[in-house]
This record gives sequence, structure tokens and C-alpha cells, in this order.
Amino acid sequence: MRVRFERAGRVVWAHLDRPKVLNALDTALMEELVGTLKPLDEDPEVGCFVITGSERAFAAGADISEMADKTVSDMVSEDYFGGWEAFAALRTPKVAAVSGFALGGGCELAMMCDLVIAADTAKFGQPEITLGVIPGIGGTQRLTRLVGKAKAMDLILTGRLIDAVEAERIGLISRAVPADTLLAEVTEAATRIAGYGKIAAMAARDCVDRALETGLADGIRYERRVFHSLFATADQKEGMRAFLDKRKPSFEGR
Ligand code: CO8
Repeated sequence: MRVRFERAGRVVWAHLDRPKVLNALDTALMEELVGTLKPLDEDPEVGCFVITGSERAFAAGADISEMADKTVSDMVSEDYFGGWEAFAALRTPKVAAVSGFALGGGCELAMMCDLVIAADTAKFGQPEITLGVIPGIGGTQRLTRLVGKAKAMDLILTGRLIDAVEAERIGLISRAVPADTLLAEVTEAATRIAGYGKIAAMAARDCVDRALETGLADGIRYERRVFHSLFATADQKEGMRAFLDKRKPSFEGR
């Protein structure tokens, strides 16, 4: 087992668990993580995923010992790490709770999540250049869209690590928090997200992601159509009725 899963109400926690290699991401870990989360993605009783590691490492990158001796034909025929796109495509909101190193594929995994909350002691970076390669799970693409060309080039070409405070400042992560409050902050955020209607939460993250992929006019039109479609849900009726009745809504995810 490379990942430990834990259910806390409507939140599912995935703890990456390869401590000897700082949670290096190998194929088996990817398959375990995606294979377990995929069926839960369709479960209306699951409202949020939290991906986390240990205090020392969220993940120190793709597993270098798995990759080192591969040939180009291995990489192409396996479509090596193409499976991570199935993780990015999960529609349940995903929170990355980052402590320690989030490097290379670890930083890319965090960027595939919807919120990244990190201990102020965490370190982020794309050090692949130091290994003679480049980021390969979306690092050159997602990082550039998140922080812009100037910072993406700085991180990817120098391979330098940045702390969570800088990562928050440049827009790579959502929040840098004191290390001893990480668990409480993540629990609060994940529980709050999971308490909303799942269809609305999925729609919201879908529309925000769309902003990274499309032009403004198309994105605005897409958002408006999705907004309209939410009026077919019981949660829209409940949410607005509860507001008018001055009571707390009770969402059902339909
Ligand atoms: N892969 C495999 N093993 C690792 C990795 C890794 N990424 N990172 C650390 N380890 C292992 C070390 O080899 C070491 O093992 P051992 O105890 O057997 O020697 C153990 O974890 C502890 O590591 P260190 O002794 O190095 O610990 P330090 O505290 O001294 O250093 C660092 C911590 C700075 C995190 C250091 O381990 C390091 O630099 N790690 C590698 C970081 C890196 O380069 N990451 C990028 C990897 S490449 C990548 O992610 C590409 C993704 C795209 C693939 C796409 C394919 C299509």
C-alpha cells in the first residue's frame, strides 16, 4: 500500500505513504490513488478529497529510481505518467495539504488540486532541470498559467526551491499557514466545501479550470450556461429558499 485512505464524514483523505523515498510518485502509487478515488468521485456522499503527505514531504517528485533506466520506447509505449490526467479530471473538489517538500511531480500534483494549503515551512520547486529533463506532468503548462511566464521560467530554468510564503505571493498556492495549524485549516476548508451541494461545487471548479483553457468571451458564455443549468437542481431551490426563509440550507447534491 502506497496510499492510506481515511474517511471523515463527507471528506476522503488520501495520505501518500512512501516515507523512505519522501513519497516519490511511482506508477503503482498513481494507480492506487486514481483507482481508489475514481469510484468515490461519483459518490454523492463524498464532497471533498484531501491529498496529503508527511510532515517532511508532500512528495519529492516522480520516482527517479523507477524512471532512470527507461528508454524512450518504454516512455512512449507506457505513455508514462499519462494516467495523472485521470487524477486532474476528478470532479470532486481536491485540496492539497502540503507540508515539507512538494517538488517536481509533487508540485505538479499540488497544482492538479483545486486548493493548495501549505505549512509555512513547505518548499515548492520544479528541479527537473537538475536531472537533465523538464517537468512532465503539466509543470510547464499549469505553472505558467498560475504564476505567469516570468516566475515559471525562474523556477523551471533555475530549479530553485521557494518557500510557501513566496508560493502564496506568486499565486502558486491558495494559503500558507503556520505549520501547527495546517491540519485544522485543511479540515475546516475541506469540511466546509464538502457541506455545499456537490453539483454546484463540481460546476464551480469546472468553470474556474475552464478559465485556464479558454478565451474570456467563451469562458463567460460557458459560465453563464453552467449557471443557468444549476436551476435544474434541488440544491439551487433549497439554497435560495433557505436564504429567504433565514435558515441554514440542507443540500442533497442533486
Ligand atoms: N525519487 C526517488 N527517490 C527519492 C526522490 C525521488 N524523487 N526524492 C528523494 N528520494 C529518496 C532519496 O534517494 C533518499 O533515499 P535513500 O535514503 O535510500 O538514499 C530518500 O528519499 C531521502 O532523500 P534525501 O536523503 O535526498 O533527503 P534530503 O533531506 O537530503 O533531501 C530532497 C531532500 C532535497 C527532496 C532530495 O531528496 C531531492 O532533491 N530529491 C529529488 C527531488 C527532485 O529532483 N524531484 C524531481 C523528480 S523528477 C520529476 O518529478 C519529473 C516529473 C515528471 C515525470 C513525467 C513523465 C512523463
